[in-house]
Amino acid sequence: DKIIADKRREVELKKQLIPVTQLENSVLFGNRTYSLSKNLRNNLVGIIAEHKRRSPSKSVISNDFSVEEVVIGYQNAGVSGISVLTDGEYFGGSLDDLLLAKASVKVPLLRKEFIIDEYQILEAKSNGADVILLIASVLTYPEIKSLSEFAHSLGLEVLLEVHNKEELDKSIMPSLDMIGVNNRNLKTFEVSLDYSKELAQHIPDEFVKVSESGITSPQDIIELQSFGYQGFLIGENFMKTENPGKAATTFI
Ligand code: IGP
Repeated sequence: DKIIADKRREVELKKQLIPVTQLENSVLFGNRTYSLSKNLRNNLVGIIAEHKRRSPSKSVISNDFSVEEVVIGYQNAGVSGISVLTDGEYFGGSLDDLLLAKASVKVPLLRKEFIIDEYQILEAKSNGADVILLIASVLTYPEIKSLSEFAHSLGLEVLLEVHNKEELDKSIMPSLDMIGVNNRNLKTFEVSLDYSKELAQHIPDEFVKVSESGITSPQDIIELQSFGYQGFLIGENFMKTENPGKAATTFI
């Protein structure tokens, strides 16, 4: 709740500095987009590797690398997509991280952010994102609908994140591309892959299923694949090592 309150303030401040019209003009930049959902459908192991410096649950994970070396390492490992955290206050990320990733690799990029306003989707598009994340626990049905339709109008794909059946049931709509089950409860930070396993059967087949957080081994992936998952979002397990790209290689 605090993150979202801070985010609303942040967006209102930014709107005063960089007006929407200015962002709209820069949206043409980096027009080429890559499809994460297609990659996840086609690849044998669909890893979405995350650039993550720190988090509220773990504080510092790593400050040892440049964005470029991390994302190039991930690309060389053969990941299906890369998630870049852009929240500064809680995760130590930035839109610059996203832009640098865009300049460094040719794989689909997810803007990992607490999106509550179309303004942030324009920012995502003008800083090189191919996909945005929408988190069901902080959005209403009409908000998810208008934000996802706006993303599609800019050629961006949408990954909707849920954590339980209520969030899933209230959010299903055609303007989503992928549904991710977060194995971490964002309020208690408790992590269990059982969330993915239990929710899998309720996700309609037309959406690519993604399992997010707390994945630590190739065995986890094999198990989740048997529940129909095609995407695996992994951050900490790679970022905490000496060589995130090399760590990703052992999963693919
Ligand atoms: C990655 P992990 O446990 O592999 O580092 O998790 C990713 O799923 C996690 O960072 C995440 C997240 C979020 C972060 C999932 N949903 C929403 C911020 C906001």
